[in-house]
Amino acid sequence: MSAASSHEKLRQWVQEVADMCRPGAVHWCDGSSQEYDRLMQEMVAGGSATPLKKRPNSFLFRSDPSDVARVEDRTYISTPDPMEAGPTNNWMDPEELKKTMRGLYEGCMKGRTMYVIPFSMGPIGSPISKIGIEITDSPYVVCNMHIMTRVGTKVLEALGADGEFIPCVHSVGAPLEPGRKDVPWPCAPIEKKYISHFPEENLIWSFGSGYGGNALLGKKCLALRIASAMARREGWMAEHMLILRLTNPEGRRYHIAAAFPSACGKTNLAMLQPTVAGWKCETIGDDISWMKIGPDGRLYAINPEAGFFGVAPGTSYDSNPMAMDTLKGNCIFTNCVLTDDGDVWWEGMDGEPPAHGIDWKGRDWTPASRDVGAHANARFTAPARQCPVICADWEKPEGVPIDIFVFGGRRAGVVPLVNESYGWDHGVFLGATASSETTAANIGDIGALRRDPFAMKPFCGYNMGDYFQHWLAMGDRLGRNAPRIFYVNWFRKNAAGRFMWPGFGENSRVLKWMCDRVDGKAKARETAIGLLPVEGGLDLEGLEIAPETLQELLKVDSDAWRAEIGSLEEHFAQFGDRLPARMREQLEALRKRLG
Ligand code: SAT
Ligand code: MN
Repeated sequence: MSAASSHEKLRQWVQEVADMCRPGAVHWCDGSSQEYDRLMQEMVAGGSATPLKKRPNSFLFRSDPSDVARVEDRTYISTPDPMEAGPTNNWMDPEELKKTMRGLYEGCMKGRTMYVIPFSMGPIGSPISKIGIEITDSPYVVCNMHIMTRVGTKVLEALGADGEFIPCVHSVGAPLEPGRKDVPWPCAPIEKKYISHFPEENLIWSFGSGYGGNALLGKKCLALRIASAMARREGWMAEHMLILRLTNPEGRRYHIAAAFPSACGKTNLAMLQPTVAGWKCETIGDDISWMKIGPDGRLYAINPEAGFFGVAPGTSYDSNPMAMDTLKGNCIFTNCVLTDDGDVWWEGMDGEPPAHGIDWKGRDWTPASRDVGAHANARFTAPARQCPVICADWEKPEGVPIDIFVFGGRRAGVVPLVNESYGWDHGVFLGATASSETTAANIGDIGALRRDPFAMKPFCGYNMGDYFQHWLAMGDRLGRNAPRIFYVNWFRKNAAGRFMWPGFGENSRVLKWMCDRVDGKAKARETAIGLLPVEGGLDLEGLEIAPETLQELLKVDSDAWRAEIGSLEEHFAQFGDRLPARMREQLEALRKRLG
């Protein structure tokens, strides 16, 4: 093996994994464009990647039809005591889980190359960044990691001979027997898939899936599940949040961090093109935020990622022009339609659908086909630096100071367009009780209502009750410097099932109201659930919206809210004595306000 590192512990661990998985070769990734090009060429030659004539240096992959999304059922938080994982996580005893997985890992890389990927989450050298090493037998994973994180020799240099790293093991779980031709997307059947986290050891073991969130271990596994547990121990925050900078016409800047469940428009909001005159938006991140209290007592955020792994269907020049421009080259597409002229297409893209193409399952497709052409969770992987509105400070090692937190979800009814919390504890309550209709980002039901606290239900690496307590403790430390907290719902529908709010760029009107609230410039009315815009409070200049629609969007229906109390009680009951008393007090206060 060409051991590229002088780090004894790292070399030893790589050797141990190689002894267990028995790959045909070991390759230490240097992160160079030559490395990326070579792996892509190999995948093109092997038939798993299709180069796109219409987009320079871009490639399409089609996954196995069974391997299209995260698998929350097969995702484990493994701690000696099940109470540490809490009621919202799948738990297994670490010894038992490791025994099972060792059995699966044994010889699993036969006939394949084992890649060692040194990566940094966050700019190399930032006091908020962390280093991970992912071992994988998937060249698709290596190329995606090149885009999504900072990879290679410079990370090993930062690690030195004894720096700390988070070990991440990944295998697609499909050994290749000699003489056998590989399939385009190797993976293991669902009952052999395991996405395992050992937060007390900062360790990740993933087996059997090649899909994004299951396989690109820097993202959900490290930057959220393991990082959230580290953050609690170390007094910082790892959140499922986009980060954006808004600048008002006077040049005042506001930094907003917003949490929504997967596939609820975080990427669109992060790249928003404001429709309110004179306001500007710049992107810092679209999925994950790591935050620490800075020397001035404010909360500073970095985006630990270097790319966007976004949902393709629905992305268009209409909904997200900045994303479309980000995707012009150097991208990886997964499970999109291949058009006859060598481009990708997906449902919801601008213009006419292609007359003919190849669908995500590799079959002929035309607009008359019964099935969709692109999978609902088809994805693009794109370098963040290619985004035309990427903020000049997006890689600033110290991060940007957060003024505003936004929580939200996808709710057809009940939840109004926007409301502000009465204070920090009430804001934590809004986050803790956030709810959303489920999407295609996870294998399972779509459209079912579930509580998704802080959009972290699938991503919190420890007991969610303790996580609520961590939020309360951070607020206590931040005191007067704490960001203001808001809750939004862009997805309200009318009786005909149509969205009532236009969304996308028009969401800037709601963000402007938040900024004006921070500056004491916007009035609010007190309601049972929080502070809402007064009549005429939202800047609607240039937007055509019926007054009845607006009224409905900003209505607090006490009966409907009273009907939610039971589900809130049930939600809180699962945490037992890990539920902070301050959360129970917030529920009581809500009940009182509802009368
Ligand atoms: O988990 S992924 O990173 O694949 C996408 C998501 O669900 O947010
Ligand atoms: Mn996400």
